[in-house]
Amino acid sequence: MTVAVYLPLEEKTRWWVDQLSELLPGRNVWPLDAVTDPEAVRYAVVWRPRTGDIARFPNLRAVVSIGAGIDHVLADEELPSGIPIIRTTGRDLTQRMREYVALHVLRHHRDMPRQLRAQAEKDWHAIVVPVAPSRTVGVMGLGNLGAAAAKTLAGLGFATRGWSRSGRDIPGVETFAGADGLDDFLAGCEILVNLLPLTGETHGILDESLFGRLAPGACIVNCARGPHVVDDDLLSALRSGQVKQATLDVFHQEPLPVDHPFWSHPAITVTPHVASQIDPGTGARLIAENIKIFDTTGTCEDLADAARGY
Ligand code: NDP
Ligand code: OXD
Repeated sequence: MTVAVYLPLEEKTRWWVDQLSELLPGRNVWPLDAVTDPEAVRYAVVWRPRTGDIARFPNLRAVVSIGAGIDHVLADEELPSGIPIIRTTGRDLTQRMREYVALHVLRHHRDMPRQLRAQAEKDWHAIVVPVAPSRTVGVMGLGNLGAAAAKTLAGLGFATRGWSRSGRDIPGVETFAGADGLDDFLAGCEILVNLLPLTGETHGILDESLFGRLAPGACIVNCARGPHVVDDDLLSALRSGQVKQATLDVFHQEPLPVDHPFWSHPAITVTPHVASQIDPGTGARLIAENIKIFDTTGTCEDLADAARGY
């Protein structure tokens, strides 16, 4: 049985091949491009595979995403239909996302960008903001990461809302469901965190219409996927003041092109898709475990619903 591994960077592929070889004794683990017997491949472990990479293997049992999102796998137009896709999640991923969300929501809440501008001008300018319970924050997407982020924000005392497709009960969080619940979720929301998966329904959801339904001067934290945002709409909402600041971790094109206006925008903080990177050691163990479980049972907890897109 062969496991084929692909990541866009060759040295990273090598690293994952070495780790998985150790963790999956008795299996042949190969860089996808070095596979000489495609019929022997049962699992493809990938991050952003190229079109046709997966279709090369006629006896594949599952694709494993080196990440929580599966949009990068579904983007392959030649992906065999019905192939199971296993995501990679885990406690480390959730912990890192909680840290990122807490950091950036608190930063917007306490208006740190303005405080730092005052420091640059040697201006003793005390900024007094409302206490967290008087600040409404909203989390879009209440899956592994969104629910953990919402609980963290509620734990910090924020008036916390959450929005998901089917609705969810989370203690201390006011939750809303589906398209019908979106207006009420957004109304009065002052800091918005996006943790939705990228699907046909959520593509471009952070647009002019959505920004216009938030509280005036709201802040955005996007740590899900770049194509959730309509870039020009965000820039014009920042120009008009409807959106005051944005923290963006993910972009339509990554790395973000050097001439993209987000890089130098005074109200935008850019981070390079680091909100919650999979810890390689833990990630490899989770992937090896999922492959072993799937191989014996034909399923596993991290199996995504490819038809739904997440
Ligand atoms: P999950 O699949 O666990 O949860 C997705 C959530 O989004 C669910 O609550 C789901 O609702 C909700 N949702 C999906 N579609 C819709 C919709 N149309 N309307 C409303 N709600 C919707 O995802 P994770 O929490 O594991 O991850 C979320 C995303 O975060 C990933 O897909 C990935 O893009 C991104 N990510 C970013 C990282 C980074 O470093 N920047 C790291 C890891 C992930 P329901 O509960 O009803 O199904
Ligand atoms: C993921 C990511 O999906 O890193 O896990 O974005």
